[in-house]
Amino acid sequence: MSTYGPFALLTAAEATTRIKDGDTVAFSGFSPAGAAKAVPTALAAWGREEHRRGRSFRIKVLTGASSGHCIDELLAEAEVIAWRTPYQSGEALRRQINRQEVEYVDMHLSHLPQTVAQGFFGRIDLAVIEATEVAPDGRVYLTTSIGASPTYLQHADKVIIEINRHQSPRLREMSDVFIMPPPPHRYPIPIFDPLTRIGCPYATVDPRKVIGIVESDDPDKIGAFAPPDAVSNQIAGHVVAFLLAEKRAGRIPPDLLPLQAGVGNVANAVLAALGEHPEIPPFKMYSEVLQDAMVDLLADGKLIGASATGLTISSAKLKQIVDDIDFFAPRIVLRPQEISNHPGIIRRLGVVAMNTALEADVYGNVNSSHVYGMDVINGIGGSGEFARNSYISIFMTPSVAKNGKISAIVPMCPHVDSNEHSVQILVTEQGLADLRGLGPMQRARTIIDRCAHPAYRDYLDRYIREARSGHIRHDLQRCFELHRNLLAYGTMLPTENE
Ligand code: 0RQ
Repeated sequence: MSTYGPFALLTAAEATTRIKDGDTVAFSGFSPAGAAKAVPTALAAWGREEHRRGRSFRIKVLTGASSGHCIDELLAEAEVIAWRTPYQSGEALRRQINRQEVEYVDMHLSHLPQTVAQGFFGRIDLAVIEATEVAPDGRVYLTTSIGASPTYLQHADKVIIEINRHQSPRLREMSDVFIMPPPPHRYPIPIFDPLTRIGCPYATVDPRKVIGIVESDDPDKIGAFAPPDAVSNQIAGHVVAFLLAEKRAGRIPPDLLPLQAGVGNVANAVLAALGEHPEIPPFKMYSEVLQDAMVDLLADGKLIGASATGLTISSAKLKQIVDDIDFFAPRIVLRPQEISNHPGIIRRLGVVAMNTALEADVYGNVNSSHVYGMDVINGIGGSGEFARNSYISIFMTPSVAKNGKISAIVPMCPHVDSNEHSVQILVTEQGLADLRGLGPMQRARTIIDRCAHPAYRDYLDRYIREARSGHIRHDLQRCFELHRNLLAYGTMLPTENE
């Protein structure tokens, strides 16, 4: 038998024989960054075979957040996933969730480790964790993300480590692993700056639980972003102007506050615009993932440093970091997701949160996850914990989707991820609504005037005017009329012919 130190070397196919129908399996990875690859790929093939033989083979799957192609696409397509948490962004899995073929627990990402540690999800039968090295004493050096892997290593009954030869062993220079004790034994986490390090560069596992090592050589395969489109650039322009005005007014200090940026095109455009603006001083980020635009900002000195839990970056950007690791490693801290997204630290540091909404209602409640309140796109991800605990919470969205057939400003959101109490600034390409200090009707006026697309303003005005008056005005007969139209006619404001 081949070995890796004191551990058995397994092929990915051998490893899959250790997984049984009905098991709960936790895979490393936060987005595709650091996701287990070889075992889930082999497991998808094994699952198909089992199904061909007429046998049931479905498992419960946990990761750090969304995951790579091998899990949310290959495993999903093989119909091996019965239950999934805490976040996903794969097309195959999304379809299955929305057909109710897969149970999906969409949750705040910082809650995941303690939820697992306290046993709320039951036992974790197996953890499959990608690393660059595992020492005989159980030190595990993770790759491009930390996520929930330190928790899975501690709480799974058995562990398989995927040693990824493609990834640089020097990635560990960015890792800062720190596990909180369970309540009530918690003390303040001593992070007073995005770059404070409080842990060690490795996670730990009881070596007796490691049933094998699987070798792999696959990169994370994260695509580069398309250049920002005109709408994203307009939104970015409003956000930058707002931050500058806050700085001039003394509500944000001259050297800014740590920033958090959500995922997607709009967030990428905002980061690029911040980098280009001469009046924006060099700043730090306390965010969830490091994205491509942030690598450029670090290289230019515009971004002083960033805290995150994963390097969700294209291969070219990862190469840039690894090739110049002496420069990048002191400027990037990768933490467990419980710490990268920790509400107390976000509040302490005064993070300015910038997240993307699918839609917002005229009072500022935000839906980030469920179209018509029914079909999930991805999930709440980390947006809720950053929005709720930030110093200023900004939500951004194009004012319309699907060529104007959908308004992102609606009378009432049929699903709310961040409510009006956590949303202070709403931005579309039309403009920016500063909702701080405004009562409901003032919020509605401001959002309609500043953020709604002109094609929908009359409708929204009329809705507010004709609605029943209380502290908040609503017409419960009509509050979902736009969504009902969308379902019935494919457009929110059908014309006579539609
Ligand atoms: O559909 O792909 O069929 O065209 O929804 O919309 O504009 O591509 O949006 O990629 O920026 O993602 C909120 C989903 C935005 C994302 C969301 C349709 C639209 C398109 C996607 P098509 P876009 P983006 C953690 C950060 C939650 C998690 C989070 C998200 C598709 O940002 O998942 O914030 N956020 N994590 O056409 C119906 C509407 C619609 C709509 C758009 N109102 N109704 N469909 N679409 N608006 C924190 C970190 O620190 C990273």
